[in-house]
Amino acid sequence: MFHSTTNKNLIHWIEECATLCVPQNIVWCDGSEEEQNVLIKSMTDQGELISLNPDHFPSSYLYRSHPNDVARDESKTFICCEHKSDSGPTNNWMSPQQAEQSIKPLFQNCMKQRTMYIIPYVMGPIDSPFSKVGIQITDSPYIVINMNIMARVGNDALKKLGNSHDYVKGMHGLGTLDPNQRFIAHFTESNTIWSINSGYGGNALLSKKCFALRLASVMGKNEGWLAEHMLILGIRTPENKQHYVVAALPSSCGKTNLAMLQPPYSIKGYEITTVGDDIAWLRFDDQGVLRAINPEAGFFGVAPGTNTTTNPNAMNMIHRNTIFTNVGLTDNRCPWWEGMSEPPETAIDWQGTTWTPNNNTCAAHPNSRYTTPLTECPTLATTWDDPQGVPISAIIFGGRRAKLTPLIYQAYSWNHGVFIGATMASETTAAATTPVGTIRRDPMAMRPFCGYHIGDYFNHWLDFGKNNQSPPVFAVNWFRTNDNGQFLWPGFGENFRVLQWIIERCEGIAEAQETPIGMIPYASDIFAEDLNVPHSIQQELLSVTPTHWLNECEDIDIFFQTVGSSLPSALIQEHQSLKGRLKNALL
Ligand code: GTP
Ligand code: SPV
Ligand code: MN
Repeated sequence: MFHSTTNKNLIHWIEECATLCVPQNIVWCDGSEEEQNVLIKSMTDQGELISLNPDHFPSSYLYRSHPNDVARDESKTFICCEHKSDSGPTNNWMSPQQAEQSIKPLFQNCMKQRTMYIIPYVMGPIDSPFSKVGIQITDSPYIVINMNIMARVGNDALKKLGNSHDYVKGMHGLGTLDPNQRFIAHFTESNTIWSINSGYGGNALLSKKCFALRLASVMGKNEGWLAEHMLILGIRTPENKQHYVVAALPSSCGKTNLAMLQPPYSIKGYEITTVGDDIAWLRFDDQGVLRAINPEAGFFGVAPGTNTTTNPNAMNMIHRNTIFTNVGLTDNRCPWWEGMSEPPETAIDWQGTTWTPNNNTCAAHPNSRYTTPLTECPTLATTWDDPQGVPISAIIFGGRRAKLTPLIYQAYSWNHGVFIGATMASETTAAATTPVGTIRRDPMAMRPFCGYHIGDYFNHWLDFGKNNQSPPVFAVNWFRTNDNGQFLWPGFGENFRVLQWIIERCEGIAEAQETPIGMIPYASDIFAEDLNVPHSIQQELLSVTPTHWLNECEDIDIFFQTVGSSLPSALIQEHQSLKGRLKNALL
C-alpha cells in the first residue's frame, strides 16, 4: 500500500476502514492529471462514463446516476452527537452508539471486489491559516474524479496534515444504493462522516455539505467563525473600488448564477468576479474586517435553466473539462437540458432511454449538474485563492418566494439582519428529495446544513457581529410571480441592478425608503428605462403589504416556538418590533 504519510493516526484509521469494508485493493489518490485520466479511461472503457463530442465538449463526460439516487436525501441525513438536544429541531438525530449499531454494519464487506480510494484534500487555499484537511475514503471512481475537481486533492494535504490528528474522516461506500438503507451520518464531536448507499452530490462528495457546512458549522461555533451556504462575488466599480459580497440562497435558488453574472449591456464600467458559488467560511481579521474564503475548488452547478442568455459565463466554462451528471444526450453526443436551447428532435434522456420533446418527461433530471474546476471560470477573481480571504462589504440573504417578499430590502441593524436571515423562508427545489415547491423556513439557507442547534446558531450569528465592523445586511427575492406563475423580475444578469444598489448603499450614495420590514430602494434606482418593467410591476416588486406580513409573522411565531428556549431574546425583540411597525402602518 503506497502512501506518503507517516501519520499513525491516519494509517490506523485507514486500516480500520479496510478491515471493515474489505476492499480488494487500496489506492491513495494524488489528485494528479494522470490519475484523473486513468480513472476516466477505465470508467469510459467500462461504459460508466460517456465521452462527449470532442469538437464541442473536449475532455468532458456524461455520467448517469442510479434513478433513485439523484439528490441530497435530507431524511437520511443525521447528526450523531451525544445529546439529542445539541442537534436541535432542524436535524435528524441519532446517538453515536446507535449509529455504531445500525449504520456501521452496512459498511461490513461493502467494498468486496472493489477498490478503496483514499482521497486526501484541503478545504480552502492550501497555505491559508483558515484551511482544513479532510480524508475521504470511497469505492466510487465517479466520486474520486468529482472530488479531484471540487477540492484541492493530493499530497499537499498530507503535507499540511503532518502528524496531526486534526482532520475530517469521511468514510463513503456505495453499498447497494438501497434508499431505505441510506445514511449520511455526521459525528460532530469527532469530525467523522459515514455515508452509505448513495453516490450522488452532497450525499457522497463528503467535502461539500458534510464537511464544509455541517461539521464546519460546529467548528465555527467553537472557534468563533461561520461556515455558510453562500456564494462570494467581487464587484469593481467604475471608480475602481473593489467590493466583495456574500449571499446565502437555498439550494437551487440562484447562487451559481449570481456568482458569475454578466452585468446588463447598458451598464458600463463595472466588473463582476467570482470567488465561490456555494460555500463561504467567514471570519473577522485582526483589524476587525470580515473576510471570506471559498473552501472549494470547483463548481457542482445546476444544469437546467443554464443558457447563453441566462448565464453566458457558465455556458462558456462548461465546454471543456466538465463532468455532466444526469443531463440529456443529443444525437451528436452533446449534453442537453431543459432551458439550454430549442429541444433537439430526439435525444437520450438522463436515464438512458430515447426521448423526444413530445415525451411528457424531462430529458435532463431537474437536479442534473455539471462539475467544473473553478479555474475554468471566465470571471474567476484573481483573489480566489488568497490565503487571507477577501474583505466583505455586504451580506445578502434570499429565497424563492412567489409572493410576499420584495425584490430587495435592507436591514436596519446587525440584529435586524440576523433576524431577517433567521426567518427566511423559501420554496423547496429539486436539489433535495423532499417534495418540490412548498414553503419552509430555511434560516440563512442553512436549514439542511447547520450541524448543531439552530437556536445556538442564531446566538452565534448575533455574537459574531456584535463587537466588530459588521457589514450591512440585505434580503433579495428574484422569484416573485404573477397569477400565471410567470416571474415578474427578469433576473439573472439584471440582478446586477440590485447588486449595484447594495454597493451604493455600502458607499453611502444611494437613498432608501423606510418600510416596516426594512429599507427599500426608490423604484427609479432599480428600474432603468431600458429594463422595460411596467410601472405596476415595479410597484409590486417593491411592495410591502402589512396585512400579508402580519400573516408571515404568525408563521414566524410558529417557527420560533419550534426553536425552543435557546431562541435569542434579541430575535424575539426584533420580531416584536417588526409586528409593531406593521401594526403602526395599518393605523
Ligand atoms: P445549488 O447548487 O443547489 O446550491 O443551487 P444555486 O443556489 O447555486 O442555484 P443556481 O444558480 O444553480 O440556480 C438554480 C436554478 O434557478 C437554475 O435553474 C437557474 O436557471 C435558476 N435561476 C437562477 N437565478 C435566477 C434568477 O435570477 N431568476 C430566475 N427566474 N431563475 C433563476
Ligand atoms: C445544494 O443542494 O445546495 C447543492 C448540491 O449545492 S449538493 O452538492 O448535492 O448539496
Ligand atoms: Mn448549494
